[in-house]
Amino acid sequence: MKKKIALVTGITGQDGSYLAELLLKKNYIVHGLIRKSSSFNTGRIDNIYIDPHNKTNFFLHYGDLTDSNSIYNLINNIRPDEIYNLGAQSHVGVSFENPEYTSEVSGIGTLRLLEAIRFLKIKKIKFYQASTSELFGETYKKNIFNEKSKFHPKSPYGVAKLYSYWITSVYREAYGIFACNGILFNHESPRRGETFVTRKITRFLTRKKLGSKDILYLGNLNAKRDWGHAKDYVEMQWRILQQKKPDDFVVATGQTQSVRQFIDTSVKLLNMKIKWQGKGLNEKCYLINKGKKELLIKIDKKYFRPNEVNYLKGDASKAFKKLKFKPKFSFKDLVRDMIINDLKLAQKEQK
Ligand code: NAP
Ligand code: F7E
Repeated sequence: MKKKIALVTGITGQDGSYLAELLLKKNYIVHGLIRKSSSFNTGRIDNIYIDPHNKTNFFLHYGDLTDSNSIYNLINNIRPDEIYNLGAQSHVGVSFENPEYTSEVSGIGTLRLLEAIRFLKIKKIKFYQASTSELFGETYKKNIFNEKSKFHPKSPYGVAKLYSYWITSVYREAYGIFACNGILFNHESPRRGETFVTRKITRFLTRKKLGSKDILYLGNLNAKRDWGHAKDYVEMQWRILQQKKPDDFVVATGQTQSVRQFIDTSVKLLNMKIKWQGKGLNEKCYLINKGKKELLIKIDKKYFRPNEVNYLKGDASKAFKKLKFKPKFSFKDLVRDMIINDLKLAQKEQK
């Protein structure tokens, strides 16, 4: 049987690396778009690249979501069956500092891919757009968001992704392209970027466990997120494109935890004892060790966003039913996976 060909943008990112592994396991030929960087940016996919078994089914191509020609030529050359658009300036906080660039990459980048598909008239292509719970943004009476909920993004990132959501839907309706949105809530893993809050916490606490003297600076501890595991969620990205008809799906766990609860869970798993004291910007967290109190976490204004999404919880009933979505990782499993990985990293660093 002829192997399916997939193109993955954002292949060097958290999701891209897990998705590439999954597709290779499913016998796909995988092409990834990577950007030129002054230092190595392939750390998450090096294991795939150096594996001799992948020599004839894994290929990387330089390009950029801001460069229409590179995208057009790549799609024309490889003529993929499936395109997963995971590439993005994906940091919400950074999007307030680089709103125009974020819009170019995370918004117009999607249009560039869809336009290439339209011009090239490659009918077989199925297109996946990495949409996000940041589309919902505003909280209406702490409700739980599904595919029918109202959108109200609260950051330049959210707005860029809203554009991508709608342009994907418009190209599906107008040109009959098999184009789908996966509206994914937060998902983390040992491969999560270290500037996202979960990984920032697990990296810090595991180093602390091994005796580091550092202090962690965080922003809003009360924000709540519906956190799942990236491994579970990339499986859903693939399943979304295996449906008979193109459609949009919310993928979430239906549980929500605060940043503070993420810290508490991590601390427990590490058998550490902490104490919170003070309020607001003056709140501090102390490590209690052999009766002694050591400063662990402080609040820094710079990590607050000009506009915050305070509460996110998703209703993935449609995905449960149609995609047979059944997350393997609970919240505690996720935190444990990250802690175990980061403890090993911290031990390596010590050596
Ligand atoms: P990530 O780790 O930040 O990865 C982003 C990827 O996009 C990286 O490979 C990055 O390349 C690439 N990229 C950035 N700018 C680019 C450009 N101008 N041209 C081409 N590629 C570019 O993100 P992730 O967590 O894997 O998320 C994957 C996708 O899902 C993103 O679109 C994100 O917005 C969306 N999403 C994520 C979550 C989540 O909780 N993780 C939830 C909902 C939606 P470098 O490695 O060179 O930086
Ligand atoms: O923040 C708060 C922060 O940056 C989570 C992206 O993958 O998921 C991600 O966006 C919460 C926010 O993720 C710090 O204010 C406190 O309320 O880990 P985060 P995010 O903004 O939810 C969505 C679904 C995406 O689509 C995005 O691409 O934690 N917070 N203190 C902090 N956040 C960070 N980064 N750093 C802190 O020090």
